[in-house]
Amino acid sequence: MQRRNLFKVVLGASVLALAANAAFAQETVKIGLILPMTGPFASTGKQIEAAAKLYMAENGDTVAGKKIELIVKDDTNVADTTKRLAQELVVNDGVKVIAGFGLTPLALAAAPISAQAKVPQIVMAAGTAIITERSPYIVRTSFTLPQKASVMGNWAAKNGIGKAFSIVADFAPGHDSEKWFKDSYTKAGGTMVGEARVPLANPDFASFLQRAADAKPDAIFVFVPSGQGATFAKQFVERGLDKSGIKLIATGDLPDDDILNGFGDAALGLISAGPYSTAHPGAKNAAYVAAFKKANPSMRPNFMSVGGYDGMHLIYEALKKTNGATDGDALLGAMKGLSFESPRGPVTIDPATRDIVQNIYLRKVEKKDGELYNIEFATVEAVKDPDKASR
Ligand code: VNL
Repeated sequence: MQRRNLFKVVLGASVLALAANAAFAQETVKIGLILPMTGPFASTGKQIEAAAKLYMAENGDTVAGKKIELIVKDDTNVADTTKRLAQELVVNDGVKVIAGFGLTPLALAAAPISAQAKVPQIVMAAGTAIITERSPYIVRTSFTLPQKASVMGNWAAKNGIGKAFSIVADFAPGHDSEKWFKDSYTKAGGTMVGEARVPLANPDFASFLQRAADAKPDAIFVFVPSGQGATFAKQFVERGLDKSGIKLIATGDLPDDDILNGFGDAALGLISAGPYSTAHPGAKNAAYVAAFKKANPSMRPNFMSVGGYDGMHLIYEALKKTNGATDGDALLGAMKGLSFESPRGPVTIDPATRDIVQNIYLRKVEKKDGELYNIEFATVEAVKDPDKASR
């Protein structure tokens, strides 16, 4: 009888210990991934979700003893929804990191939540320079438009393009692109012969392309957000501009690898500046592209996808450095200054600005094995966001 009781006590204690162990092992770190999964910018959401899931499939869902849980939410590209989702995820679900943010207005809408709750906000897509200044807990793994547009402007002026006309989407990253193309282009000797801003929603480029053609530039510089390049390319060809001798130059957002094949041969020769190409050489990217395509047979990984992949890497590495601690200040401290090898090449999180420092490549659209690719032909190394550096 006594032995039996003792047995029960011992058994009871070990069951408790087991339960405690299990609770420890299963302590979960939730990450809220807020993206436009439907609507005109759904491709950005899909690319980033696919890349984040690929990262977890390759690296496991446990870091520093914590189980990682990804909660994906569709903000449908409505800023109020982004803000509400961020709030609900932080307050009700207890997420320790919010991530994603497909467009600038969406990233800005969530910034007050990350600032007040001291929750890291990983911006994996949106590219307006000022975003990181809206919360001390924002870290960006995508790019800034000034990084790309300034490199494009400088290259154009130094490579025989004497006169340029710029066409940009009329919202913050477009305004950044316009300014930084113009500044670097004119500083290097180029002359602007006109500028146009095209509405973001349901853009019709026809009249702007006509204005550009009438100004007789050597090249038209373009920024449109990821997903709109196909519409632009179609209207460029419809107006006969592909046969006009006017060159097309752009930030890498126009010849988006996800949709570039649909542009047809009119895209051949298009020159752009950007941080990532599906065709970027090297073993790391070859493995990334192969794994991404295997998991998502109908997609090619584009520049948005690497923002998601590297954002997950940043979160994993930060958790390793904090030994699984999740308070915002500890995670931010671990993220600042982190350097690693991305599929796009070497990157660093600038500890002063929390923006990504990365190579910007000049690329030309060429055909390889029957497909269109952005083939890199020159590299500007370790580009910091020039907008912040200039202030
Ligand atoms: C933004 C910038 C969005 C670049 C994009 O595609 C892009 C933005 C959706 O900051 O809103 O290619």
